[in-house]
Amino acid sequence: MRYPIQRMCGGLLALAIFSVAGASELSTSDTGPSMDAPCCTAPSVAARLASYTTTDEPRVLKSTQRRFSAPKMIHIPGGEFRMGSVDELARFDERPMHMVRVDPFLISETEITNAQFARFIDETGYVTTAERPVDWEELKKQVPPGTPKPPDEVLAPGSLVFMPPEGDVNDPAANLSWWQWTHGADWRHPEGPDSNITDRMDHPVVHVSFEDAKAYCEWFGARLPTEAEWEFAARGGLINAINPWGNEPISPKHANTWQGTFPRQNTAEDGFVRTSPVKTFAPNDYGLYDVAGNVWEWTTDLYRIDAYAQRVEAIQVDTVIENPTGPETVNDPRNPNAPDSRVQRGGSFLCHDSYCASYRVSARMGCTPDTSMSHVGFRIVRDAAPQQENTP
Ligand SMILES: [Ca+2]
Ligand SMILES: [Ca+2]
Ligand SMILES: [Cu+2]
Repeated sequence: MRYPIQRMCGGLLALAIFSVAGASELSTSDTGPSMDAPCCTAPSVAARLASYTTTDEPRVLKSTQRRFSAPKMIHIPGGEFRMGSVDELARFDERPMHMVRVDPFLISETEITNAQFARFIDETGYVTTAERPVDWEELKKQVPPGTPKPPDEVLAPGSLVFMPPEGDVNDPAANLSWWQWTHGADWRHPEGPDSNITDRMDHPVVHVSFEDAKAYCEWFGARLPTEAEWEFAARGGLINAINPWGNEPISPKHANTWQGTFPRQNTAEDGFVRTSPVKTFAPNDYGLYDVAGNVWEWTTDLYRIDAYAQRVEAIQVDTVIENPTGPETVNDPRNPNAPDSRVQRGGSFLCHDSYCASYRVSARMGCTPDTSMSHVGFRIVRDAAPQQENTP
């Protein structure tokens, strides 16, 4: 394994919050010397639905509707593939490779954009996780027992924003230094209250939690992909390739990732320091854009670092696993107290080949469902209608 599992560009909300609150015991937890640590919590589904239905006045984002177009759904034929990876960049959680079959489905050709998300907000008045105060009752379930409650002002609405760190990133004490808990950061304000998305309506929406992504899906009549569906779609029909475009090493033409030295110097040779408009880079062979890079994408599977090992242990050699939906329990070393981490896929504009290389089709990351960040979004799927043989 060339890179330890800890080398992930993702951040974790609880640690960010507690580092703001000055609670050092959490930032030196047993998750090791990295930015990786437990995130935060989701309001329960019931709490989310309550806010979904009781918001009195939809907030209208002016000038977005005329630019709205519904996500275009691409038909994916389904079939068998080898899930996971054994290449030199593959981390423990991508192993072992195993045969999987998925049924046909439809998937959005791009990540959901700000314009598309704005339409959902306009019509429903939904308030995203990042726009609500952090719920301590939920947060404390995911931190060590007895952890003191941070001050209310720390728990005010906010989200995690990437900021290049100041200290030495190899210094264990520099934990999490590039994820800043930023009050007023949300999908409309990706870098905080003074930023906006006026010129980014065709960029992927960010600062959406798993719960927010699910709420969008409920409204649109869709769902999030399973991890197997996501990987099948991302591979674009290529057999055992490392990247959505094949085995050619990544270059600035392939995807919106990081060029330069992560996490300090981003030369943006690909043209973008942060998100890029969807469809800026070439699609894969199924016609899907930005499966590699731009923003991470939520899937429905619970995260276990040993999910594939468990899966393979439970079957006969050569058995093809049909439509796997993920493990029933979580084992997320980065979030050791969190019971419900979900898998994210595809990497983001922060991924660099020397650091986490998570734009690879098999790369996986776990994150708690209430966490929102400036480099995480989603794409949606629908079940395919049964094939009609003789359609005129
Ligand atoms: Ca870039
Ligand atoms: Ca992506
Ligand atoms: Cu990364």
